[in-house]
Amino acid sequence: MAATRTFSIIKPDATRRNLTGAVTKMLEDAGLRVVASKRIQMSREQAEGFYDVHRERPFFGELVDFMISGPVVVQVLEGENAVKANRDVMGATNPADADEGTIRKTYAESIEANSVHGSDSEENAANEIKFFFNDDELVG
Ligand code: RTP
Ligand code: MG
Repeated sequence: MAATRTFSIIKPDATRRNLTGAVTKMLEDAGLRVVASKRIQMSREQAEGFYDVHRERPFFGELVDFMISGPVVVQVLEGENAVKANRDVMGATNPADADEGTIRKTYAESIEANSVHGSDSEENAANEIKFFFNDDELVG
């Protein structure tokens, strides 16, 4: 099967605890390859734009505050069935529900400070990659 791409964010709770390498290792061990990566401080406008689909959800304001509370690492991941492979290794949104061996079970602090984001479809992955990266920043 051909390799596909997905988009990942290592969230502020993880960068604060110096877990960028540890989280990336779990992504790599799941068969994903980092083909682009950068550490950024998101602006409020950027975070609101990125999470626009959640604008009406009760947790939107807190989520945006959290996502700009420190640096994040945005990454493009490549691999077989990348969206699903990434979602599988991330685990459930709430770490209390996440399976053993997943990133969120291992590292997440709470349903909000849950260490990673991963695109939930190939269409969203393409849009999220475009939101943060130019084509010349992706090196397969
Ligand atoms: P993500 O988009 O970050 O990969 O996570 P997800 O699909 O598992 O979760 P989603 O429902 O899309 O929610 C996006 C992020 O919002 C925060 N959240 N807080 N306080 C709450 O009840 C709550 N619910 C979700 C989490 O940081 C979640 O990853
Ligand atoms: Mg989501």
